[in-house]
Amino acid sequence: MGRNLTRKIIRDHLVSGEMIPGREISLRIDQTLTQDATGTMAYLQWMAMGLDRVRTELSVSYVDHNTLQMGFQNADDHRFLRSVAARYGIVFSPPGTGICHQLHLENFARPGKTLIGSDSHTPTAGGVGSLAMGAGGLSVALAMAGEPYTIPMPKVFQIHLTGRLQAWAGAKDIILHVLGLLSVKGGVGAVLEYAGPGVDGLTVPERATITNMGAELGATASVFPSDEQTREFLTRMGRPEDFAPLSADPDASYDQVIEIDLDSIEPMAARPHMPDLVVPIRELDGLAVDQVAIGSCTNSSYTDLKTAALVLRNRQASRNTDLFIAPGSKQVLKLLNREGLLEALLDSGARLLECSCGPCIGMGGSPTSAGVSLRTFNRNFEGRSGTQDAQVYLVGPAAAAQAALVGRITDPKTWGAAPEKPTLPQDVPSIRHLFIMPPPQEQAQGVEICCGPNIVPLEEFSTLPRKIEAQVLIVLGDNVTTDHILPGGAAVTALRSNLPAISKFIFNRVDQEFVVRAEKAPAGIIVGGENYGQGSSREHAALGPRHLGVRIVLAKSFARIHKANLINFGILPLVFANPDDHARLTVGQAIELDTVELASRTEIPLQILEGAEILVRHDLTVKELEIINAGGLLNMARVR
Ligand code: MIC
Ligand code: SF4
Repeated sequence: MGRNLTRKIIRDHLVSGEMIPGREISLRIDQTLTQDATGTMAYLQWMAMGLDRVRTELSVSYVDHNTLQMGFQNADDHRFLRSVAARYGIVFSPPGTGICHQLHLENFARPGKTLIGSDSHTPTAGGVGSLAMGAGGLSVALAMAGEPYTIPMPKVFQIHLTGRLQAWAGAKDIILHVLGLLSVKGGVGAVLEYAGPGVDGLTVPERATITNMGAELGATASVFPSDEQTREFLTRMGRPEDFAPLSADPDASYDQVIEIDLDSIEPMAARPHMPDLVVPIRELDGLAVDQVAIGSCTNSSYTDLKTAALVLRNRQASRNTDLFIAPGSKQVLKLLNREGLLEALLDSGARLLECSCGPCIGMGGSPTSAGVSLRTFNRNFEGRSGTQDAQVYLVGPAAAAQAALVGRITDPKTWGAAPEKPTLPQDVPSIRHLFIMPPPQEQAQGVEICCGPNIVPLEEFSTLPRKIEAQVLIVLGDNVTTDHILPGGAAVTALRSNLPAISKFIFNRVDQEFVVRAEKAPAGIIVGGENYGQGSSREHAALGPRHLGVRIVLAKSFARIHKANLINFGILPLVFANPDDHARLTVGQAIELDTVELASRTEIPLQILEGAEILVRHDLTVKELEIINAGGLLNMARVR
């Protein structure tokens, strides 16, 4: 039996473990990336390990999330990141150069390589055939130290594409369709591997839109074969030597096959407040739109923005609709300018934003109260835009531009003839010179690390007690996101390198009393539903609760990256043996758990004082238990 593409890359990088789905495997990591919002913490952790230089083939530090610099905090963070990069052999991408995933795809991602990044949308690089995964900052720091990355061996789902996209349908509509089929937890524990004749017609930027939003399915990664489209893309990016062909064997087997006929895909939208609440756009015909935002790591490539520009060219956006454009990189911006498309966008009334994440993480561009915002982004969680009662819909760039023209959503049947599908032009301008390359090692040793007052070294966490006596701090439903645990937005994100300060915002938007309750309790337990911690890789969503004394999260199931983050910082992720017991827990109850039993049994009793006992389970490996017992992975990796 032949091998699928995912298993080929895994086999080539396997350090230990058996390639049986669910079993723990360790992989050699070729490349890492960080962004500023998770990067400061990742590098503080890296520095605590006491190494002199990164041991990966390539590590890049991007600054794209918080570029607003509304006060000294971010400016200090950026300076810190710049000095760390120079000191330890990391490529530095200064603020304003672009969004990490777009930049990595354009400049560094390579077929067949492994990449982990401290951002959940790192799988974007699967668009050129990298096995790219989102991870917590500490996992990335360890990979930079040359340590293998440990994950459960994923299942591999084949998404078999046939046919061709019809007029006005785009890559975003394909992935929204997949989200509608599989839901936000449908990809958990799996790599989504795209194959079939329909793949040939998809360009790399289109593929990257699809792999990007595999994160919304909870998938470990998403990957396309490396073929003529890949060669073409890498050549246009000025790096044909990075091309290597890569595909599944013809007789490869898969754990599941999902058939999609591209001919049947129509323009789609995800309704508030989850990316899997998908409907055909035509069903939203007539909905008035207050704001349209085009950009983010999902849809900010040159071809995406050209799609929007061709719709808007020689026309005016509605005076009732605020239109934002945020190009994914300076390369995209330069190309738009060179091809006369920037002018078309500006003349339509669009507001041009910096090449960064911007409104996607609530850094400016918040909608009006109760406003309807149409975004080409990947997440529409409640409150993420910065406006708690905004109604955010996710769409592709063509639908976004069409709505901007008339101030409401219209049926695609009325959009007229679709423009020809845009492709990348020849001689794409390079922006390679904008990256700051690290000096050679001898010189690097003299580089001073610049730490401003907002950069607080990470505290040392205590080991796991033999008996946890804790209080139920909060009881939550299904699909709680890391945005619920720790919101984005300028005020909060400015504190990413200051754990005591940022912890004050934990569950702020869900339960204002949470922090006070946690501070009073001897120790805390969080109770969640299915897919707890879905969404981002931000490890502050584990670190913050840990700082506040949380020792256990008991849920029906977990999202992969968040579960790994909990373990990394010494919090026990437990699941209900009987999910109905979720209803028996209420805020304020005291519980007890004997942690010594964890080593010998996977199912143990959790005592609810003044109540019954319930059974909880864990699937922790010996190594993971060791990490939790030690109070977290950093305690094991720290130089003393
Ligand atoms: C996101 O899209 O939620 C973020 C902001 O990029 C996060 C990372 C972070 O919180 O810093 C992610 O996706 O991992
Ligand atoms: Fe940035 Fe948004 Fe992409 Fe996250 S999802 S990396 S905030 S553009």
